[in-house]
Amino acid sequence: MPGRLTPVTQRNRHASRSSRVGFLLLVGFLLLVGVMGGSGCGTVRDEPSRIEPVYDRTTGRLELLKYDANGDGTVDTWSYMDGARVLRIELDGDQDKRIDRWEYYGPDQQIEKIGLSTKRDGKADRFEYYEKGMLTRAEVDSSGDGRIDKWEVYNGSRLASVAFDTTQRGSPDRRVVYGPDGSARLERLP
Ligand SMILES: [Ca+2]
Ligand SMILES: [Ca+2]
Repeated sequence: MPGRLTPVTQRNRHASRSSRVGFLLLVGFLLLVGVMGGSGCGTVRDEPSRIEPVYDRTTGRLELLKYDANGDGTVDTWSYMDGARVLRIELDGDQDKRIDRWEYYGPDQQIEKIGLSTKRDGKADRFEYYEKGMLTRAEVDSSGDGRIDKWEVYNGSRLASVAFDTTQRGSPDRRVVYGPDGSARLERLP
């Protein structure tokens, strides 16, 4: 079981990285051309149809950037902003009009948390937590009942342990601990 989810994680992590990087570059570009200033104009000359800034009607402050990352004419990336600061980015990577990735950014603009819909049904069932850009742990609802039943802990880039709630008691009762040498040890938890 532990081996099953690692490829899913990696696929999700890699799947939208390029579009995200492209989007963040675009945000930088917008800052350069002054769109963030809140002129009220809805388009940028070089990207007339792919990005739409939304400003607070009262303050003129930028609050949302809608972006069509793949250029198919439908918005797939929503970046919720506080002026020039990114708060949260929601992505519909497979273009089916349901969000499959939620990225949360801290005050330092580093990613803090990612929610993923691994079943692509619009519901987040995997939550990844980051410190200084590094994945430190993840919580997974593998059964889809809305309750976390799997906990992953990372040490650097290495998966260090995976704990499971096999009896639906709300906390882990089994844990697999992985050694740096590739060894695995199963533990029963009280
Ligand atoms: Ca699109
Ligand atoms: Ca989707």
